[in-house]
Amino acid sequence: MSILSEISENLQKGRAKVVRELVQQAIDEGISAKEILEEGLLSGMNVIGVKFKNNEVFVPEVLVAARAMNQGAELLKPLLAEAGVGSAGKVCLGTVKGDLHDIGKNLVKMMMEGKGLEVIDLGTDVPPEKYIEVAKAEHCQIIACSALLTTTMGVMADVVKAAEAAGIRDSVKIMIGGAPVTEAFCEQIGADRYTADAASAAEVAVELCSA
Ligand code: B1M
Repeated sequence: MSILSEISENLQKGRAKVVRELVQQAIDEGISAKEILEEGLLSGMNVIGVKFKNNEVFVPEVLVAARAMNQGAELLKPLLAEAGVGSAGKVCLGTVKGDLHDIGKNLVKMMMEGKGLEVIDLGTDVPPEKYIEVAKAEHCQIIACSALLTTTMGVMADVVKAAEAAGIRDSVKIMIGGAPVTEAFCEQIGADRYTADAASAAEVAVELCSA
């Protein structure tokens, strides 16, 4: 079995310590951070996602897999960030109110930092007013919102409205993403950009900051 498959298998079993060791071993063997992320960690998490949907695994299994994912991803962070020199712009990022999913949000953060952006991580369960408060205080060019639930994606519309009400809509771009979010939804709520994955989010953020 290849080391990337081993990472995927152990992640699915929630073996955080083993995943961390294997990720380190893969780095030492010269495998790129992108490959380890996509073919090891993300591929394992996708399998868990499908099994969760089919009721083959349940919340506790998903939680330990998520912890293993975060442990492995943490080691990749400096490698993904290596390419970035200085700050290409400032972003405040969070998962919207009512939503506790943070794996995708953490990936977006890693990718953005990898592009040299300064990212203020607001965490999960972030109310609209918090994005606005931080964006104003820190002079962020971008507010970035992640949502994984159809029941929480509507909060993104409230973020757009809150930015308008606070008078900062012209000076801040609002980016949105997460599994249930679409381009059409982005247009519908008047956000600036939707991206489907973390790498594209980072590219678009750099583009928006340099515009
Ligand atoms: Co939850 N969960 N979960 N969950 N969970 C989903 C999202 C779900 C699709 C599972 C399913 O039913 N198939 C489903 C949502 C259904 C829906 O709304 N349509 C679901 C549900 C229902 C729930 C609960 C309600 C379950 C319950 O309690 N009954 C509950 C909600 C809790 C809450 O948030 N209030 C819940 C809880 C959990 C756990 C806590 C157990 C755990 C989260 C752990 C954590 O995040 N620390 C969890 C997990 C892990 C999942 C699945 C299995 C995996 C999500 C994930 O991390 N994927 C998920 C099923 C699935 O997606 N297949 C599921 C990997 C991650 C890298 O992908 O976050 O999509 P993702 O990020 C992607 C893109 O979306 C994009 O970039 C990433 C790829 O590069 N992206 C952005 C994300 N944010 C972006 C922002 C951007 C741009 C791109 O710009 C700003």
